[in-house]
Amino acid sequence: MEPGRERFERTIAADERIEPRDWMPDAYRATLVRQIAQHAHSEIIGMQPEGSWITRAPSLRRKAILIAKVQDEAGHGLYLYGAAETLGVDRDELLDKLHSGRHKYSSIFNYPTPTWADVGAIGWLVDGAAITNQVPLCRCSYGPYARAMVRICKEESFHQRQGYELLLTLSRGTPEQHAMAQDAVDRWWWPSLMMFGPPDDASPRSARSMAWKIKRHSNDELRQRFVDICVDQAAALGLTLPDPDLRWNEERGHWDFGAIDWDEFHAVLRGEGPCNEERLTRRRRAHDEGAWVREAAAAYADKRAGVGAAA
Ligand code: FAQ
Repeated sequence: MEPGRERFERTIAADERIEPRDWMPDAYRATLVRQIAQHAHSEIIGMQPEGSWITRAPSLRRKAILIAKVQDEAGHGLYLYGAAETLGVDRDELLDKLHSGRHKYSSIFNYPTPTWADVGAIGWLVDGAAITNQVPLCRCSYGPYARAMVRICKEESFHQRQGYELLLTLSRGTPEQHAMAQDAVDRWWWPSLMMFGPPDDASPRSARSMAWKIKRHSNDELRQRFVDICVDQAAALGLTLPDPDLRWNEERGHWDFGAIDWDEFHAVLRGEGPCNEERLTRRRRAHDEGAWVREAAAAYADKRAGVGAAA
């Protein structure tokens, strides 16, 4: 075996980190670029569903919290694009792939947010699912991705709590507010379970990614962990989960849950979800409208470099 590959295999086996300058197989690099870029795209597209509520938040306190959360998501996108760049790809190229539909982003962000309770359901369920999926990524074998995930997870856990607290307030409010919270949970529950990806027997990438210790657990393992966590939390919130098949299984020590509509998941991935077109159109417009900021920043950087060279 050539020395680079041997060292790579040894590092993975010893649970140590691969760093940007280390030799790595082309397929390992490509898998990371794909996953990290999809993750980064999800963060910045994920700003839209809640972002639309900033101007309509019911109080100054709620508005300040929501602005901070959406801003955090932009920051997560930046850490993740930065981590992808350490693998030798260009950020412009990744954004171009997102804007032209050649790169995916999480299915969850193609669902609408018609009521204020959706902000709570996103925090509780979507951020909750994201944390369940992402805490193990803090131990990913690729150093820059693992380190970015540590900070992201800390922020996501604050996001999850604000969603939970928002839903709790609504659930304990007037009957109309309670109904609004229940309706949001009814709409977000199944799409949140889809965030974990296809079932293990239909997940083409899981086995390889787990062998490389990019992923530490399979999609179904993490989905089950999430369901187990949510059942008690839903009860504490005074809300129900929209699944008549949800039952404690003494033998397995887990909650059994009903069948996920994978046809819906694949339709959303094909671009046929309720908001796919709206999300991408808005993203492209934001990118075009931000061109002057990028140009100004580049001109400033060039000028500084010129000053540095002259000195
Ligand atoms: N949506 O073989 P697998 C967030 C694709 S961040 C869209 O199982 P893998 C924060 C998959 O990419 C949410 N596509 O693939 C926030 C692959 O496609 P490809 C994002 C999906 O990679 C909260 C194909 O299906 N989180 O929420 C989805 O082993 C609130 C086959 O699937 C991450 O990205 C899906 N749900 O496992 C922000 C975490 N599922 O590339 C704002 C990092 C699967 O072959 C507000 N990513 N696909 O064309 C991962 O952990 C993994 O990539 C999985 C998929 C688990 C998503």
